[in-house]
Amino acid sequence: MTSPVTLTLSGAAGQIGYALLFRVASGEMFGPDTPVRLRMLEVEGALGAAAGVALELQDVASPLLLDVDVTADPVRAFDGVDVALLVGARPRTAGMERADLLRANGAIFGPQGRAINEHAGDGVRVLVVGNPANTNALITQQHAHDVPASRFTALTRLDHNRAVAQVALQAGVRTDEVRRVAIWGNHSRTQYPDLRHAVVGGRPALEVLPAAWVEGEFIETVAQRGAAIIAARGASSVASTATAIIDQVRLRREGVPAGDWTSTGLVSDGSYGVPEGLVCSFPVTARDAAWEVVPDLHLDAFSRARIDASVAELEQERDGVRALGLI
Ligand code: NAX
Repeated sequence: MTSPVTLTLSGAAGQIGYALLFRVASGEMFGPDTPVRLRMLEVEGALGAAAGVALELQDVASPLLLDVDVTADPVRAFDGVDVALLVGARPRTAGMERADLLRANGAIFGPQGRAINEHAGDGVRVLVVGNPANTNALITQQHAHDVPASRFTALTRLDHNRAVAQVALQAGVRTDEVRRVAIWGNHSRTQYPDLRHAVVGGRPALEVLPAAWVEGEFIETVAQRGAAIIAARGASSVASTATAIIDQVRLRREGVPAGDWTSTGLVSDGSYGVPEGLVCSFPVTARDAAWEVVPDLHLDAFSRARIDASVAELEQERDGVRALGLI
């Protein structure tokens, strides 16, 4: 057994939490030899439900779960945390104004950022899943100034997986024959799923797939997939999100297979002209358990316009939280 990882999950009584935690207990996230100390963070009103999930986790009898703590106190939840998964967020409800939504999320992610800043383990990594994920990650990061900005990410691996799957279906190949897909921008409808550098069955994707599909239906399908799932299932994406979270944590720790990329929202260092400080999705690889933006990709006019549109939305969201004094 290697040394234990302390994992904190906010929103632990929610749907994604329920789909994720049992897979963590079975070793899918950190491997079969890494024990986990689990901190389940919830709001007061959901502590009973979270405690019920903790009882079920006991009943799995996993040798990997060293201890499980259920709390509504972010300070206790993030004490010594190595990997923080921020899933709990305030969803938009009918009649809610955008500013109210941002304010409600600011009230969640600001204090969580401060608790991470003060109490997290030295090597903490933070993955924000709760929507609006990029801007919630920005709020968290802005309240945790002592933690390097490179430690904060927003989940776009689900969009990445959706893009890979659509290409494989369209080309009639297995998903592991699809490489170098990229998701740029915001985890929203403006995101840009990019196949300009992708490889399908060893050949450039643009030679294999019709340009009209690549620039039209493909982008729409990936960007609208969340809405399509809700329309079909009557509920949002849950199990596929849990898979994407596991992929994201695992790939950072173990590395991305040679010749391939993944995508994640990262605090921009100015790469590809994305304003510094915005949490924007980029194609990335991982080295020494840290994300690295894939360098030197040529962006043609189509890609540039798509990326700029999504970045403009991220800037609007950032300006919105700034105007409300949330960052
Ligand atoms: P649920 O509503 O089932 O669960 C959310 C849980 O978070 C609830 O139990 C709630 O009590 C808890 N919570 C709320 N505020 C909290 C706080 N301050 N501290 C701790 N816990 C808190 O939603 P679920 O289906 O699990 O989805 C969670 C979030 O993931 C949503 O914001 C959703 O929009 C987002 N998603 C993000 C995706 C991505 O790719 N980035 C895809 C899937 C998903 O839509």
